[in-house]
Amino acid sequence: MGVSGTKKTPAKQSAAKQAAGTKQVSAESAIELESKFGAHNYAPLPVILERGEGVFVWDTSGKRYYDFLASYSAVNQGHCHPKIIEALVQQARKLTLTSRAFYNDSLGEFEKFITGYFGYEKVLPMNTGAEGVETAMKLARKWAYEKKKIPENQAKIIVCAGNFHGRTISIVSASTDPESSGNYGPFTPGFVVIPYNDAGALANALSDPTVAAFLVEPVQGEAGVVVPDEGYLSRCFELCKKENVLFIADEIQTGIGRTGKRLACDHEQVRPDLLILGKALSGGVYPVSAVLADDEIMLCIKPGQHGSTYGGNPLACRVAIAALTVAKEEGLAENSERMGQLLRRELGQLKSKRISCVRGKGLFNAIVTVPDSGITAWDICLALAANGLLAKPTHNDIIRFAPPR
Ligand code: IF1
Repeated sequence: MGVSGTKKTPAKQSAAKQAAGTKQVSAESAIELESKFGAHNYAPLPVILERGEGVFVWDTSGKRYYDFLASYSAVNQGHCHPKIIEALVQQARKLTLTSRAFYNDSLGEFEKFITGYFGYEKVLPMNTGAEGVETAMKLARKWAYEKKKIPENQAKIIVCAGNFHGRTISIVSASTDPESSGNYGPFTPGFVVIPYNDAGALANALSDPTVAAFLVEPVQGEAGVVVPDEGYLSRCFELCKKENVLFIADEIQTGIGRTGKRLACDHEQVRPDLLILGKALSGGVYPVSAVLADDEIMLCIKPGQHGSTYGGNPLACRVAIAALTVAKEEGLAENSERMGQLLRRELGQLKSKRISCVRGKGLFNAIVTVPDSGITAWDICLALAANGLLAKPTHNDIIRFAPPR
């Protein structure tokens, strides 16, 4: 909506006015429709978006916003990036889905591309991030029984308090957030929880010979962009290698330039045994996730032992190749590093009594508000929206600031 461009004649003006009115009504009805016909599993900010381009989104009234959530780091390349959209459209006109019952002319090309891009021998393509995490958990367990010879059904996976790895039953079985796991039991066994950013706690947990893997977010997103101490990831990797335990990095939110490097693990030259990607792997255009590993781990899964209807479909493959190409060609990681430093420096100068700290890595940032300052993080996000910037609180007092680029 929104009237712009050349001057309209009276007749056209009334049509535009009428259109505007219709749009405005449809904006209210959008909220009503979702409330009446949709599950209430979200409580969105009262903004109805209809268009996105680069770092901007527009609502149905034509108001423009800076998108400082970037769909939780799925649109690192920017909304509707033309090269990614073009790849989608071209492939959509040819062949979208074959199932894995047959070969297709895109999957092998994608597999060669992405394994070369991240330096692994193999990839297992899936769709959502949660499916990627579940796949990594299954690979770790299979490897534990078939390679590490852990007794059957005894394999453990160590996770960190404050983790967010998705919303499936097994993933929330590892969660320490009652909002994620409440009343979803009985839970999947085999998870050991240790404090985040505590390598000593990991060392203690690794004394258990039945540990298969350590699953960690290089920066905890949902917990509120919690950046661990310098050296934490590399120390954890060393501890895992010493005990023949797989180091699994969930880079679904931190990967593909978000923290100022290709991967957040790159800040410490850590090469995870299992790398999980999602979100910006498709630039927000189509659900694509992937798990990368070398043959010793990946070939533990044999034909018929894992899969997905849409996993590795031609459309996903072409979109993901374009999304990764854009990330590299347009220097997303370098931009994220530079712009993140600028953002934190400027935010740090706000000297507001409502802000207790600003933290982040690259363009993955958050401001922690003072809880009893009279206004909530939600109020601040509403005020930001009124001033043309979209951000969302996580855990009441923390506001994520993570624009596309
Ligand atoms: C929601 C949070 C972020 C993720 C990491 C796996 C997944 C996610 C590190 C699963 C997904 C999304 C899910 C979305 C909101 C958002 C989120 F607030 F839920 F926690 F980003 F922090 N690993 N995160 O961040 O990927 O299955 O969603 O593709 O569920 O509300 P997915």
